Amino acid sequence: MTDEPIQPTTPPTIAVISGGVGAARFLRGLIAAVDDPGTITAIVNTGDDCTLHGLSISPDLDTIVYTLAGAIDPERGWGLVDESWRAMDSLGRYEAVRPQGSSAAPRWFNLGDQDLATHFYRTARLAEGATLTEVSDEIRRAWNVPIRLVPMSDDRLSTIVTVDEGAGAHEVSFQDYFVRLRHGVPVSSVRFDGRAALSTAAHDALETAHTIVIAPSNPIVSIGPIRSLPGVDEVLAARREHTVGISPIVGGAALKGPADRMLTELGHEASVVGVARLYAPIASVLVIDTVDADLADAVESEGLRCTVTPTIMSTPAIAESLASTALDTVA
Ligand code: FO1
Repeated sequence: MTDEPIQPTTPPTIAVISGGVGAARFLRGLIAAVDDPGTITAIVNTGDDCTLHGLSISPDLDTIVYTLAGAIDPERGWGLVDESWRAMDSLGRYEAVRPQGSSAAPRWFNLGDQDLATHFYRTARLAEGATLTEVSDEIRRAWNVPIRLVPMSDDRLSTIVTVDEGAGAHEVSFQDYFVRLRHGVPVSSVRFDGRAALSTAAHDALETAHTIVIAPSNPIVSIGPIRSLPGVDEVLAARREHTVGISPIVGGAALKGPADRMLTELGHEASVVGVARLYAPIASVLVIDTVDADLADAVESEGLRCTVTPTIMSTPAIAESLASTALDTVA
């Protein structure tokens, strides 16, 4: 017998540095892998955010909310399932009268009728003076998402891509590159435009989390904007023993999107070794897929430990097992 009072135990908390689709699938697995999803905070990239039709659109935040709510379109990986497109179709009427040079009524970025409600709500709340952190929390509560979802910043930081689009190199916004140009043009540089600070909620999560996971998202344009915020790499470097990265590159290719081409075009190696080089200063472990098992030694030569496990989240069970494995590496 002891007279020692029993201390209340706080469950270990987890911060996940997140982009869109890959992070959303990982978070779904993580929720299944832990006892209390309330211990999870996703710190979400907002460098892809854009304003169209006067509406504030945050694609990565919405992709995570819709995925975790079970409402994502499974084929596209973005937008809502069973969506209709009547508003987009109706914009066609105005294309004919739009003056030269006007950007009104754009139809290259598809906003479904139900999805529009999210952008209406976000835009109205921001106009009332709410922060993106507050609005994101309201939106995730409306969708019964059981984890904390915090934007990387309450300030605007825009990912700007220099592309070679025929008429020579010039800068475009991330969604211009990704959607309008279908990420089909070479990229010669990426920069993050704006003076933005890490959001308070994101800062607290990074400082206090027992484990930090870098989700399997594009290292340049999804994780990159978060790392570019003042102080983030310093916090991560200080917490390196608690930080594990998951490679979004499998067998030298990205599962979705242009990460592999982008890495090569920007002078990195499009392989797990290239990802290891980028993450070695901030993570003590890199999780790679079994198809890359023969590169484990090369990953470790970059100065971090390597764990090999299936990372292609084609089923919820694989995503859950990936999440458990990732947590165990830095337990
Ligand atoms: N991606 C596309 O490829 N085409 C689209 O028209 C498109 C519309 C869209 C609307 C809302 C939203 O939340 C996401 C949307 N996306 C679209 C996906 C988005 O551009 C990308 O998933 C991310 O920005 C990259 O992480």
